[in-house]
Amino acid sequence: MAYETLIVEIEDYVALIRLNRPDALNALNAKLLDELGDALAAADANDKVRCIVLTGSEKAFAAGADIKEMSEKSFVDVFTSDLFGANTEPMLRCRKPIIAAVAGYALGGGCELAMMCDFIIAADTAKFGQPEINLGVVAGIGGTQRLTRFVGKAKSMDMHLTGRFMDAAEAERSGLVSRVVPAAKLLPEAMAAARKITEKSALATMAVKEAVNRSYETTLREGLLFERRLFHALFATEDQKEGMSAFLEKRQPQFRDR
Ligand code: CO8
Repeated sequence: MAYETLIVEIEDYVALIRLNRPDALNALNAKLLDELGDALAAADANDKVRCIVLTGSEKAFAAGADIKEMSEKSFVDVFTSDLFGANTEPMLRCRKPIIAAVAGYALGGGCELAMMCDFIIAADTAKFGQPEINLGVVAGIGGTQRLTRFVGKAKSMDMHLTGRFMDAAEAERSGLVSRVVPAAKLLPEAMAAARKITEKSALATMAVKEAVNRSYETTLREGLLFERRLFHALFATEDQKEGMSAFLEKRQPQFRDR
């Protein structure tokens, strides 16, 4: 399917989704978020996709919500339309792993979008920030909640209150990103990670997503029980038998998602 604000390519069971509004540094307008929701739902439903990589351009992953589009809206407009509510849902509902590959600016809604992915690989050029304070607003799709869980209260408060940017090295040190690579290696690194994930049992990758995400929602005791029950449940799958037999027979497993 052709999109106005995205470029989507599927190869080797990886869907690469590029945000593509170069004139606005990939600012997130309603069209882009609607299309992204559609593309993610389509990738989630597509048997030829086992992992998703979301990226932007060299200069910007996304410089935030589209300020031009938002500036004249009233409270009634944004409240009644539930601005950025429904069209960010497919990201949360997607059961396949999503890797954010971030180069350049990931600001405001751009930083929040990256944090909604399962993990972030950053180029050494990446700059993260929640500068909404400079516009007289606050983050709107999870920045105050997710950034605080990722980097802790002190740094999150610093970022949200001053609007300063965090470079890639600080983001890695702080736990916001999983790895930092030279800009030229960003996509190869993200695609290699995605391809590695495509080789696993989809049942186990779904279980990983559910269990890790549950850790943000529940107590340690409940989370541990949830994890153990998933672990137990996977013993009902052919993939568990295959994975363990392959290890013992010193060969690569052939998972069939059963
Ligand atoms: N919205 C609309 N247009 C933008 C945005 C944006 N967020 N960011 C950049 N642009 C446009 C600029 O207006 C400019 O367009 P034009 O050439 O027509 O004037 C073009 O992109 C290039 O930008 P600059 O000339 O400013 O490029 P610089 O390299 O000088 O600066 C910066 C790059 C530092 C990234 C700068 O553009 C900037 O500060 N941008 C705004 C960053 C920001 O404040 N982001 C937060 C937005 S609010 C937000 O995200 C709220 C989230 C709540 C919910 C989110 C749901 C998705």
